[in-house]
Amino acid sequence: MSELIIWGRGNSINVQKVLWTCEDLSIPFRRIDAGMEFGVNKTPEYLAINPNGLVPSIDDAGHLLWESQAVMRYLVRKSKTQANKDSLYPADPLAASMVDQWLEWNSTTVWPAMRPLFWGWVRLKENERDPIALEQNRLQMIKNFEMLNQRLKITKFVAGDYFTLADIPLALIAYRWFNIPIERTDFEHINRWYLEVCNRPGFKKYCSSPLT
Ligand SMILES: N[C@@H](CCC(=O)N[C@@H](CS)C(=O)NCC(=O)O)C(=O)O
Repeated sequence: MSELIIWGRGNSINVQKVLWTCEDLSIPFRRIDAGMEFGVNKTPEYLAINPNGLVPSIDDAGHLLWESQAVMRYLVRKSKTQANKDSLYPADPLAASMVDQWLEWNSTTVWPAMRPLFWGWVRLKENERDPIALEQNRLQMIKNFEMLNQRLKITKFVAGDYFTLADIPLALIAYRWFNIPIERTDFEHINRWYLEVCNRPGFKKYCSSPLT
């Protein structure tokens, strides 16, 4: 069987979603650095794989795929061997719809507010920051976390009572939120959930290095 190839630098949140999923499913893979200082992602060869010129992309025995959350779902559906398959992204339409709902919410609402904060505080120099935009996004993130906190008051994990794909992007975002120098509101249920998800091997192995 040919090895799964994952293109993308290890500090990318979207690459980390895929690496963490592989860990939970015990899927072996080979990662090729691409993006930012590694280049690769704007070469004609890479653009033929992913015309967006973004990471991650995968090659699974010739099946080329991009969009991190599509890749996560694909890997679960394809995985035959792991017990986690049934819980990470359940076959039952109702249970799967809850995972989808929170994954979509992550992409459309949470990451668009967190991304400028992450870039502003981690990747830009002080004189390049836009304080007004940073404050607007900080306030939006507090709103997002208020909603997530209400959810986690009634469920153990984001999509229900067990860990699913929906927890992964939100945990990665929470890690960024807790590791930038901003004023934060304390959210009891998020704190409880965050401690638990950060203890998972996929997070520890691939997602817990200092933000760069
Ligand atoms: N919606 C895409 C977004 C991919 C994306 O924006 N990737 C970023 C890294 S997180 C990227 O490739 N940036 C350019 C670079 O690294 O050079 C996904 O979820 O895969």
